[in-house]
Amino acid sequence: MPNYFQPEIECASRETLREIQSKRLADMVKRCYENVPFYKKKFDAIGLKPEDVKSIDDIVKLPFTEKQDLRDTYPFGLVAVPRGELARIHASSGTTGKQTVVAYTARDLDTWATGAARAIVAVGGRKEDLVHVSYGYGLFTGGLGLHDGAEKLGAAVIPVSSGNTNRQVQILQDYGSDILCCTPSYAMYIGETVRDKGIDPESLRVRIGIFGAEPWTEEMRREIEKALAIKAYDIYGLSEIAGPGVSCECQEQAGMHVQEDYFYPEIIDPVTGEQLPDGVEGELVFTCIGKEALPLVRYRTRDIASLTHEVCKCGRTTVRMTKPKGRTDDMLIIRGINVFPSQIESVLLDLGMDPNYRMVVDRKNNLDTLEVQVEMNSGMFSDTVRNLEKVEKRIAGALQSTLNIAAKITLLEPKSLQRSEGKAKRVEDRRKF
Ligand code: DLL
Repeated sequence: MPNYFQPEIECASRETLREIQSKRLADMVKRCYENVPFYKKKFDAIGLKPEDVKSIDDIVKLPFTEKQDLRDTYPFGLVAVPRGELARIHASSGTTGKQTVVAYTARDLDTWATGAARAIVAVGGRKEDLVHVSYGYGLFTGGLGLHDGAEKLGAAVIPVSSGNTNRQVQILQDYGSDILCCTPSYAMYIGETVRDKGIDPESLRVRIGIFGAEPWTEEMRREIEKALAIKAYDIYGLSEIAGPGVSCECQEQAGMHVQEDYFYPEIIDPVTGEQLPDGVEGELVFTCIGKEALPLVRYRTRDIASLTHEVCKCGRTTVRMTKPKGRTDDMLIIRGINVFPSQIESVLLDLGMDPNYRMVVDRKNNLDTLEVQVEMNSGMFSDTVRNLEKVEKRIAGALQSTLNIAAKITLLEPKSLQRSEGKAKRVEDRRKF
């Protein structure tokens, strides 16, 4: 039986959703124009007056906002409320440049918690559950985001945060956590630790995993589901919009329902900026139509996904997005071929390898080279050198035939690659551009 946190929104008719969106967009544009000099200047430059935006369809009249705009106005230049009205500050990790700082009012935190609570319920979470949060707490939004969502639902939170994997397993065993929240790479590591300790995953009470913050494949989902004997669900979010819960799968595992009454999604062609129709992959753009402190207008996420407005089997009418396969800025161009780390992961898992790998990209004699370092699983470790060479050849052949890319494969000893407790780092690009 599907369950909803707010059926009046999650299962609303498209007309009702559009009405809410149109009203919120018009209000937001007015607030941006009146309170944020950055937007006033941008709207004035194209002759756009707040009255020009009446319906959600008018969104295409608005200019895009980019990460660079947040950096240029660092730390609080895009904030639309007086400092005294702020309730919390978060920031992105800054792995691709200067940190971006984001701010929330008390109502924004409530909106976000509501989105996260809808997500927990959509995957089958209940008030009676113990929610084990192993996302990092702090400036990163993962920990506090799921924490507030679980509390909003009325469930009990175990705020473990990330790290100390033995303790994570101990808590899963002793407290009987029902729901585990962490990155998929950390879930894999926890699963590995469960196995190494000789614990039968079926003996653990945990039944649901809420995993996100990084791209992961269907193959990886199956591995995690097996390793922890759970159902694993994808959750998406980004600090600039609202941390985890911007969208999340339901029990159908058929795309992530976007909380579109707060975060309005569009897919655009990353080159022309044109809106793309349902089913066509492009760059995901969000407008925070329900947000007070940082109401970002058509924020370009750099994530690649597509949307569908088809009503889901779970009964929700909200638009669904596909699993983002990566970011435009994570995409590697190797000898002219576009490669996402998730595609390599998919090939490796298809071949029965564990998803512990690292890509090293370099340039030798003006030619790009790709080395994929892959950990052997324990069964292979005792194999003969000849057999291992065969495995290397098989992986290289699969990468060549599915991605059309030549790679040198290096098999590594089991457990030689560093495990991630947060977002995994799988690429080392040594090329100098
Ligand atoms: O990663 C928020 C989050 C925390 C989401 C916990 C889910 C769970 P940031 O650190 O700002 O926020 O990073 C946002 O991470 O633009 C995507 O590129 C990527 N990302 C987040 N969720 C997913 C996902 C958090 N489910 C950036 N699949 C986003 C693929 C994801 N990529």
